Amino acid sequence: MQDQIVLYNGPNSPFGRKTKVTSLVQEIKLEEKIINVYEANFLDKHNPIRKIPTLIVNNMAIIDSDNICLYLDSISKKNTLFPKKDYWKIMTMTSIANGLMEAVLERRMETIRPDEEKSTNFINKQEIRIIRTIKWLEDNWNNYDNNYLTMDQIAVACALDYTMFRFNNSWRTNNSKLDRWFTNFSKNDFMQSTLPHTK
Ligand SMILES: N[C@@H](CCC(=O)N[C@@H](CS)C(=O)NCC(=O)O)C(=O)O
Repeated sequence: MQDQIVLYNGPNSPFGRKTKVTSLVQEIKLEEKIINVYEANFLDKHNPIRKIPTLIVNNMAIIDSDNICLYLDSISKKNTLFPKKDYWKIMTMTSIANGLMEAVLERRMETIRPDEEKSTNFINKQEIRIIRTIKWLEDNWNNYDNNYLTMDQIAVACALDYTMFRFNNSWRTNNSKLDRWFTNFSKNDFMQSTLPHTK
């Protein structure tokens, strides 16, 4: 019997986007349910952290976007997104992309708090982290092999798109190598069909 796979996702989560892109690239059929995580009490029985993405395979929950991507990759017949040769580089670069997503998300959450609860220090710290991380990627990230798709490429592209969605796109002027790569990579159908779509 075929496994029943449900992906609980949000309309514009960069972590969720990574998993959705992975399912498309790896041709894994799943049912995607877009939810409002802040009202998703039902999720607690599967994932007490109550975060999206959360994947349910029959009755088993898989949480954290990296675990979900590894799982989807492991059941796919397509080329792996985690080739052994560059495994640790790919995992580390994916973690850097995750950190960028997190900084953009944390900054955004802080900016929408009421003025009396907002911390300018916290917002500044996240902005410095965002700018430093993107510059670091510009200077240090070697995309390994542009003809072979790997997880870190998907994660970095989702993180950069999310930076533009929730912060700004000024990184594009100062990081020309990354900008060129991103412009090209974004043309892929799996990126176009998963753009964040709500404000
Ligand atoms: N490490 C997690 C992070 C997931 C995450 O932060 N998701 C956010 C949405 S983008 C969330 O569910 N936030 C709900 C909350 O903080 O209450 C992953 O990679 O899946």
